[in-house]
Amino acid sequence: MASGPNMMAPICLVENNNMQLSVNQRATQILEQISQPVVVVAIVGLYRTGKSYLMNRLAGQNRGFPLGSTVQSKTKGIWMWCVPHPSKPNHTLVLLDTEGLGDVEKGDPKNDSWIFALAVLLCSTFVYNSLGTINHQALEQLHYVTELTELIRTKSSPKEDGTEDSTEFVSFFPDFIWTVRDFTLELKLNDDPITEDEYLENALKLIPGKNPRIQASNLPRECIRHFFPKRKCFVFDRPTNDTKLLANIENIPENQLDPKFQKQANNFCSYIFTQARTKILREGVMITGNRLRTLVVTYVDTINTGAVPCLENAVTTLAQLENSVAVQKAADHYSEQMAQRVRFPTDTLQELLDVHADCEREAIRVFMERSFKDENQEFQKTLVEIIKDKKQHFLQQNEEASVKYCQSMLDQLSKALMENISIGTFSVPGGYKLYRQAKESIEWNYSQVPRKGVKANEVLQNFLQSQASIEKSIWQADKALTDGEKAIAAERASKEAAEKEQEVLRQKLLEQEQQIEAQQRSLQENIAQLKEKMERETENIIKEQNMMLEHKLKVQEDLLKEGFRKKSEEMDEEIRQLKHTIDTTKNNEASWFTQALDRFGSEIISIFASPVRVLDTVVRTVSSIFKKN
Ligand SMILES: Nc1nc2c(ncn2[C@@H]2O[C@H](COP(=O)(O)OP(=O)(O)OP(=O)(O)O)[C@@H](O)[C@H]2O)c(=O)[nH]1
Ligand SMILES: [Mg+2]
Repeated sequence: MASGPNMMAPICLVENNNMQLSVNQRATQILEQISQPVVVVAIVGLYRTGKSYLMNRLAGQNRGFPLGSTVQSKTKGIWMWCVPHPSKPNHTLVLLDTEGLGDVEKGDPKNDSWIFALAVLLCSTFVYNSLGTINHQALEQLHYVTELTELIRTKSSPKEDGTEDSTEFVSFFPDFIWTVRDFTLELKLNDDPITEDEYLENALKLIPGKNPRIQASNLPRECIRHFFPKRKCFVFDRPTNDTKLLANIENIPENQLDPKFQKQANNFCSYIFTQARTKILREGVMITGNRLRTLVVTYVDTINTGAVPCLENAVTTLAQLENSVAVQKAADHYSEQMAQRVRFPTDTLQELLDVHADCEREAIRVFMERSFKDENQEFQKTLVEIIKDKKQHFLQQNEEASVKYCQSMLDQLSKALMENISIGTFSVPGGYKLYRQAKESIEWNYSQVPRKGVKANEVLQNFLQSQASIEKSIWQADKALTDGEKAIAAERASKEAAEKEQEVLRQKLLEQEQQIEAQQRSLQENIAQLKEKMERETENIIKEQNMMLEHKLKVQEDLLKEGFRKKSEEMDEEIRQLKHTIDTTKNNEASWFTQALDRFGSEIISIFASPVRVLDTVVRTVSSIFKKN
């Protein structure tokens, strides 16, 4: 089973010393151990606004992330606390508490922007925390969101269709929650009661006018609406009016806080526990603790080289790492299962090949479950090669076990014969008949021994060959035989030898056929599972593109409703491009698959280096799979 977290207290994940970000190795070691999928909640906002306190509530603790009781900012860098998810079994809840933004004592404001961008990149639910109300000032303070277009890239190179890189942000951005603390207003609009979400939506409506101040607060509004797939708002009363208690809040039992605050905090927590999504990188790639580790390291390294974190590059890095692990796991699974299921020697080659086929199918499945974005199936091909070598080794082991067993059986069965030969029992008149009887009884007894394995005939054949000259000298010396009978004996001996040789040859041919058939099965299995995987991946791509389209249509519709016709029309081209991409993906799916599978099939054949007659099976295999659907 996937392993979960075991953390008593939070730990710093990204350190921020002298304006230099670095990843704390002790924290990455913890993440590395977590193989469960993660739900990542990050909180970001101005310094001294109760962020750490709220995160502790999510961890179900009063203490944990240290709170500051003075006006100086407390949290530095990004802190992490991994706890078992309270309602999603086998998931880990990762809480990321970040350094407060906007602290005047800090030197470089660029640093704040990176913390903000990192939080967006790492989490699946992004909580923006602020004090008071959502007003112009609060929105201006959220200018970090407008800088994201400069700090995060989707693609490593500019998009071919010329659209802005940020148009794809919504496909991998987290859900957005605005938490408003010490909220003192009444939730009413024109005297009608409104929900918290309506309050946020209203605050995010664009304000008409050219006034620079209005423009400055409109930009974050637009960015929030465009970038984040989902929005939500929670307002909180002041936890208590007693300032002494407030300063010491981590030591106050929950039931001594304002009941309204208690309720609001519980609402917030239960929303997170039930609604916050598992972190998905893109196209359905599920993030585990271990994968999150790779993301943090990759992003922080990129920032430190002076470059901008790029989603596409992160996916590639992650895929390279994960796919080699997938190959390893699959190969191990194959070896383990073969060792467990095969008893050497197997009765026939086919018996071993059948077990091989089962184990290989499972191994490919293990690989498919873990791997993603295996460009040109480089990793799958490696797995084919590894399994081919391992299979070869098992075949050899099987032959050796068979030879050893058959040899020891024959040695036992022929012991008396050999003794009689050496003491001259057959060197008497009528000795040839006796010898024949003894030899035939050995052959009969040998044929009755079960599970001799693939080398049974060959070992017997060798034994009989070694007896040929002995047999000849016995009949030649046997005085009881007439010349005619000797001639018949000679003829019989050579006929028998030829028959036995034929039998060994027939078996070899049959086994060759079985080997070829096994390779075809292997090819078929690889292609079938690859096709399944490609279908799933394409389905995820289309799902993601449709989600983007739906979101953009909604943003466009809202703009129109709010009277921003020009802005709404500006989205036309972007939406047209996206629709075109979706159509292309759908229309070309079948031909992409055929091309990819054909190429992959030919490559596997060359790995097997089989006889020419197998070559055209790729085409047949691919087309038969397509016909089935
Ligand atoms: N007014 C008010 N104070 C709070 C609230 N929650 C916590 N506090 C107090 O505010 C102070 C700062 O709380 P923290 O949770 O450390 O705030 P923070 O945003 O993490 O601060 P930094 O890490 O410095 O950015 C502490 O003294 C808390 O007791 C709240 O909802 N309202
Ligand atoms: Mg804090």
